[in-house]
Amino acid sequence: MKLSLGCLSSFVVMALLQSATAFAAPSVADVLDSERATQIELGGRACGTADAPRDVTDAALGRVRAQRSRSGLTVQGGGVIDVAFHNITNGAEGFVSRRTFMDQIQALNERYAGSGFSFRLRSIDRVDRNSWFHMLPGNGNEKQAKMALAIDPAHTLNVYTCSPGQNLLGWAYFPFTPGLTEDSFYHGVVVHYGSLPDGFIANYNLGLTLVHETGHYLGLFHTFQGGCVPPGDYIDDTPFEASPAFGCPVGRNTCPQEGDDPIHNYMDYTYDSCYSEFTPLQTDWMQNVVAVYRPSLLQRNLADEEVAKPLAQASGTTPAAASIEFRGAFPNPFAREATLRYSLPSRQHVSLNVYNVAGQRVASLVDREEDAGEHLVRFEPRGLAAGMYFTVLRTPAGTFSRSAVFVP
Ligand SMILES: [Ca+2]
Ligand SMILES: [Ca+2]
Ligand SMILES: [Zn+2]
Repeated sequence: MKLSLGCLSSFVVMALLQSATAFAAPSVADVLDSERATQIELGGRACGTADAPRDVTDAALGRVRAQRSRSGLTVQGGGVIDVAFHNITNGAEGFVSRRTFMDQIQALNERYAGSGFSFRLRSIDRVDRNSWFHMLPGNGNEKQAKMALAIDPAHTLNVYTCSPGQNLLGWAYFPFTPGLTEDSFYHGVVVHYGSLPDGFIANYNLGLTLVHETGHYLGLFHTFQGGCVPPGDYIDDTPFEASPAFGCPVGRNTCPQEGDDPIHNYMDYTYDSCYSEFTPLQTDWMQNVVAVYRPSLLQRNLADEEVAKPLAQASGTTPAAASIEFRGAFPNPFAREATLRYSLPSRQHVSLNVYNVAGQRVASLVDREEDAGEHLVRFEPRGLAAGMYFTVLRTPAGTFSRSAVFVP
């Protein structure tokens, strides 16, 4: 089933998206037409990432240039980015399987190959909350959801899947957004769950919305920013472009400067199937912006690993470990008490302890056989000093560690 939504108001589009499951009983012709009978088609890609004001982008450019002159040519770089998925659902709507999240990680790695950046799954958690499911950029639901769900934003790319409405496929915040330090819970990416690999939104379901939004997260602008007027998108090897390109209009040329429009660039608005590139100078910009504005992102959480290592069992990670999800503390940082959440695939012996940065155990919360399923444990840091702690979950399948910051 294909619906052309281009001439409808965003309100109607939102209603259609919300009731997309109502299209699950297609006509015979639809079934014959395609296996993807329940797909719907948007009027065009819509990204909620706002253009940064000129003074903000100029300041970012200045700092990147200063960094570059200090360090010689360019920052050598890239590294591994840990990804925490937060699957927000509305009842049965919006559920994303572990398999799909793994496919999404693979799509990121394929499309960022050569950029210096790679991605690995850190965690998946799920929460059923109607109001968060329909969050929009800058509204209270976004704030509440991110405050509750964000995991260690300075070291982690937090990705929220939901159904944002207003025709939006996703959004992110630039690393140099005024007022947002690298550990702000606002950072991360929100994407429509239907845009993930094999999702239901036709032409936008190869997982490349997350590739686009992660570009913003790493500092890239839309290729059409500034239109034909220099500095445009601040990237010298992407041709100027007067406006977003939709579909895949080969040969489009909207600015007098040299070159056809960069319709295959991940930072344009074209179909997923039309996307194929970041340019060398986009890669260079991302690496430099990360070095200046997200200095912690690529340092693996060394402290976490230091603590976890002596505790880990010689057997290392087993297949069973892959289905254990340990979310660590919520909220984080926390003031009076934190809730530690984990899920088990089967009944097993579990211990949950808290360590200080010196590796001394300061609390023993769980040490018993526990059933499969979700477990919530309260942690009250009585008599402890402010600072960083490590919550460590040990199971027969492996040891899992998460940092938690106590700010009384
Ligand atoms: Ca350009
Ligand atoms: Ca041109
Ligand atoms: Zn965008």
